[in-house]
Amino acid sequence: MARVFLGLGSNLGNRKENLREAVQMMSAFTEIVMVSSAYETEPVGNEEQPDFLNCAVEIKTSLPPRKLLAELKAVEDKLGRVRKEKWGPRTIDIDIIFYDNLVIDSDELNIPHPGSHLRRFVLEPLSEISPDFIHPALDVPLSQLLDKLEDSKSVRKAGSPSTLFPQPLTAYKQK
Ligand code: PH2
Ligand code: MG
Ligand code: MG
Repeated sequence: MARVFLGLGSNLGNRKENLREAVQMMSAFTEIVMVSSAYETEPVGNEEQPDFLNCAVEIKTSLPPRKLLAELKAVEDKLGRVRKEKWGPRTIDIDIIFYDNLVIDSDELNIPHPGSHLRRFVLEPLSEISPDFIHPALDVPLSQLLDKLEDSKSVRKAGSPSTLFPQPLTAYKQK
């Protein structure tokens, strides 16, 4: 089983519900190990769009990277994501940030997710659930990357209750 970290983001519709539903749908084909708090984050890239709610999720999976990517895209599609502009608003975005310590650089798939170590909206939730994880390409723990980070975009834990899953995760496992 591979240990995988995902970054989730939503800035359209009921953002918290979108994150929750995405995790529930993923539990049909992966084991959900941990979900971070939800974070209210300023948009990076195109600034003329609503703020995001971001979180990080650790999963265990037997799916190889490209199969996992296809499953995650299917979840995005089911949650009504419409792909119009790059970096435009979306109901849900699910990115593979790390897949074990693999480094993949291809047209369809880049792992670690490019630029993830430069973005506070990715690193802060990730570092909350796994501060000691070593970035496979940079060979530095996430907590250290976060300490040194220069991204000044606002990222703050969403107001109370900030947890996406107040009950044990197994309660949400899809039948
Ligand atoms: N995702 C992007 C572009 N910009 N900004 C924030 N705050 N959060 C995101 O998840 C995000 C973004 C592309 O996927
Ligand atoms: Mg993204
Ligand atoms: Mg994406």
